[in-house]
Amino acid sequence: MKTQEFIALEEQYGAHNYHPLDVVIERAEGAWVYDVEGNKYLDCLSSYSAVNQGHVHPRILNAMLEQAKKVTLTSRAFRNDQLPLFYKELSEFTGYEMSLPMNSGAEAVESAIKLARKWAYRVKGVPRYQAEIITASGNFHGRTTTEVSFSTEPLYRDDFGPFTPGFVTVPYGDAAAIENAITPNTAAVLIEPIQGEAGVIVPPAGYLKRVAEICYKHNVLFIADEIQTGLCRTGKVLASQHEGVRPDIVTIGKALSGGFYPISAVLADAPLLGLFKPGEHGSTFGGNPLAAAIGRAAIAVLREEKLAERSAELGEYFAGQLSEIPSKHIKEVRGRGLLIGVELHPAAGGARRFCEALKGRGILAKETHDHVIRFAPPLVIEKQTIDWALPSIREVLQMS
Ligand code: IF1
Repeated sequence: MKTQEFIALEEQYGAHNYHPLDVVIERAEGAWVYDVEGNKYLDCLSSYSAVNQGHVHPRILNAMLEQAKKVTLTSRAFRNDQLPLFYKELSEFTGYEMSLPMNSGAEAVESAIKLARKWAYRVKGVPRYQAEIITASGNFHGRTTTEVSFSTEPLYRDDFGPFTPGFVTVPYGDAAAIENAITPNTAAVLIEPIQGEAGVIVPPAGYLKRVAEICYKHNVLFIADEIQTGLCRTGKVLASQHEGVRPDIVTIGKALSGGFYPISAVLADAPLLGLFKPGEHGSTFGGNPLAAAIGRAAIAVLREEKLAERSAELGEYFAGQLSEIPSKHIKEVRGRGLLIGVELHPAAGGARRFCEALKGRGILAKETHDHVIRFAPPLVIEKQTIDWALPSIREVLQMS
């Protein structure tokens, strides 16, 4: 079948909750994907940072195949021989004493919200069901009804009420606004170290450190959602580390499996994660042996291939080259490591047409929030591949 035939099936039988580019991918390897007509594209989205290790990484593939032949799911009613090793290796990689494994990023954020609320009632002494969590405008933390309850994006929340109470929204990047929003009932602050979906919004220098200080001063938990920025994407294992900040709770996902399987986790130290008692939280697939084996290999690849260092070095180069492109359309080039956003002036007519033009030149990039082109290739990308892409990116950004 050809591209248009696949698209026709998708349009007829699938819900239209996305507006994808018309490229039908049949296989992928490293930083490259190939469509059903054999066309080759550089992937500059990395499935929203889920394939930091590159597509179909052989070491993770092998771990998946070997484990799948043994046992894939035991339920948490029993134990398995992969999860304890995953826990230990994840703890050593991230520096957190414990973790709680889930499946999607949204589930990890929901788990973090439940943990913060439980801490508020059981430890801080907030009166029951009055716990408040402070979030930032422009946030993206998943698509559950609770998570869209505190979204400031009408597209994500309209028609999905009634909404979950207990959330207060303040402007992103404004630490004083957080301090002013704290009440005796505040359980936590939940923010992204860099806002991905909002358009790769990097907060002012010192913001994360200031938020951590404010949380400590007011006995409020600092929750960092690193589901997109974590696992080496921004040039550190966790983006909070750029400011030497260690949040109380961290959520991770996406590249925790290298794109092979939905795996997410909540990271925290024992005094916090020890609050969950048997039966209070869980999921059928959370912590299954197949996920654990895949996660172990995904972490090993990040560590042994030094992908944080690669992201820092190649991200600085890529962003530097993009910043030098003379284009009337470019308003700002920003980001950290290989999480880069090119914001266009509204007069450019929106980023979508530039992404369509890039596709015509063998580069797949995704617009975010209308005017930003996100460049976030797999962290295994070679420098010469960036150099191959730059002339096409320059040509597209200089079109009328
Ligand atoms: C979509 C982007 C959106 C996330 C952060 C939690 C989650 C995500 C910081 C939830 C997921 C994905 C979801 C996907 C598109 C993409 C995305 F920011 F990456 F571009 F939507 F905003 N926290 N982000 O980025 O994790 O449940 O998806 O595993 O929903 O369209 P998930």
